[in-house]
Amino acid sequence: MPKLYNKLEELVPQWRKERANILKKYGSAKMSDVTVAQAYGGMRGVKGMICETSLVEPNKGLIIRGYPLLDIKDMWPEDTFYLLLTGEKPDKAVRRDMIREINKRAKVPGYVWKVLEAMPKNSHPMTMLTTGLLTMERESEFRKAYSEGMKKEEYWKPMLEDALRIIAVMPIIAAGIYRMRFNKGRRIGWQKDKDIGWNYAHMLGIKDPDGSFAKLMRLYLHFHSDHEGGNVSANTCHTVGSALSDAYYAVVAGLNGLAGPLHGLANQECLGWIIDLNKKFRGGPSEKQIREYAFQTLRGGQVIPGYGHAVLRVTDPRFAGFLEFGKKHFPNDPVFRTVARVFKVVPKVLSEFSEERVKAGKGPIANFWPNVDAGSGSLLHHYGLKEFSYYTVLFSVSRAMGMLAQLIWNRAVGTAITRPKSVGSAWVKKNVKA
Ligand code: AMX
Repeated sequence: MPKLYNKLEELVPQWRKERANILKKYGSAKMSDVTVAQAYGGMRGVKGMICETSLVEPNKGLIIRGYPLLDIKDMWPEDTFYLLLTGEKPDKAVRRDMIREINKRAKVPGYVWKVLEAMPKNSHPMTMLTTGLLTMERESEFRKAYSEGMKKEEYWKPMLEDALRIIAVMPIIAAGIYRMRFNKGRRIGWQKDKDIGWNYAHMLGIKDPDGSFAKLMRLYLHFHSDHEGGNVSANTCHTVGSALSDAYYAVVAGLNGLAGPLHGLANQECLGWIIDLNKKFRGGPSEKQIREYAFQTLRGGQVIPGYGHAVLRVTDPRFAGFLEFGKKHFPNDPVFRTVARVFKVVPKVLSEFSEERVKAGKGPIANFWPNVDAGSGSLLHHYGLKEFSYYTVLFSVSRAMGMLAQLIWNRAVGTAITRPKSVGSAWVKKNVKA
C-alpha cells in the first residue's frame, strides 16, 4: 500500500469527525449573502462550497494547505499531490514512495493510442487529451466497485486508486499527443523509476542537455496544480464528481472548462500576443511601443491575455516564480525579455483604460496585474516547445492533481450532490426589493 493510502486511513476519520462537528456547531449560521449582480455575474465572491486543498487570497495568491506558493516552490509534483491531499509536507521517503506508486501505474492501454490516431489530424490537442483520458474510463476502479455495491465509507479508496492512475497516465498521453499532433516522430516511452516532471520532459522529446527543462516541468506542474475550488475547472469537476461520476468523467469535464480562453487557454493566447508584438517591432518592442500596442488591443475590444483575475488583486506569485526562473536561466531570450517588459507597462495601461471605461459608464477592470499565463508560455518557447495550442495540455496535466485531491476529499467526507437553486429574471423582479 502506498504511504499516501496509510496516511489517508489515519486522516479520513478525523476529517469526518471535523465535518460533523462543524455542521453541528455552525450548520445553520450564514456564511455569505448573494446580490442580484452576483447571480448574473458568475457568482463571483459567493461562498458556497468547501475546498481544503488550497486557498487564493486576493492579496497573496495561491496558498497550498497553509504554505504560500513561493515558500514551497522547490516541491516536485509528487510532493504537491501529497500535500494537497493530506495537508502535510512529505519527506524524502514519501517522495520516493510516491514515485514508486506512480511508476507502477504508468501504462497507457493500446486502445487509447488507436482512438487518438483515428482523430482528425487538425484536432485541438485539448480535444485529444480529454478524448484519450475519457477513453480510459472503462478502467475506473471506482465505477467497478460502485457497481459491485461498495459502501459509502469506502468511496475514497477506489477514488484514490483512479487518481494515482490518472496522474501516472496523463503525462504519457499528453506527451504522446505532442509527438503525434506536431509530427515529432515516434512516441518516447516512460522511463522506469524516474519522477513525473523528468519523465514528462523526456517523453516530449525536448533537448535538455543541462536538465533545466526537466526542472521547469517540475516547477510548471507544481505551480498549476490547484487554485482552490471555485474556478471553472475545479468547480466543474466537483459538480460532476458530486453525482458520483468517477474520476475519469469528472476530471475530463473540468479539463473541458480549462480549454476555454478565459481560463486555461489564456496561456496560448498570451504567447501569441507577445510573439505578434515581437514580430511587429523587430528586435523587441520598446516600452512606448508596448503601451501603444496594448491600447490598440483594448480599443479593438479585446482583452490583454495573461492580465486580470477573478480573485487575485496582486501579481500572481506563479507569474513571479516563472519570471524568476527565466531571469536565472535565460534573461536575454527575446520572447522572455518582452514578457518582462510588458509586465512593466501593461498594469498602468489597464489602470488608465479602466478609468476610461468608468467615464464611459462601464465597470472598472478589477485587477491590472499578471496572472500565471502571462509568462509561462515564454519559458516553454525558449526550450523549443513553440506549439501554442499545446500549452493548455501542460496546464491540464498539472491541474488534474488539484481536481483529483479535491474529489478524494469530497468522497471521503461524503459531500452531497451539487444542486444550487436557480431563479428567472421574472422571479428577481417580483421578489427582490430594489
Ligand atoms: N484586458 C481587458 N479587459 C479586461 C481584462 C484584461 N486583461 N481583465 C478584465 N477586463 C475587463 C473584463 O473583460 C470586464 O469587461 P466587461 O464588463 O466589458 O465584460 C471588466 O474588465 C471587469 O472584469 P473583472 O471584474 O476585472 O474580471 P472578471 O473577474 O470578470 O474576469 C478574467 C477575470 C481573468 C476572465 C479577465 O481578467 C480576463 O479576461 N483576463 C484576460 C484573460 C486571462 O488572462 N485569463 C486567464 C485567467 C487565469 C486562468 O484561469 N488561467
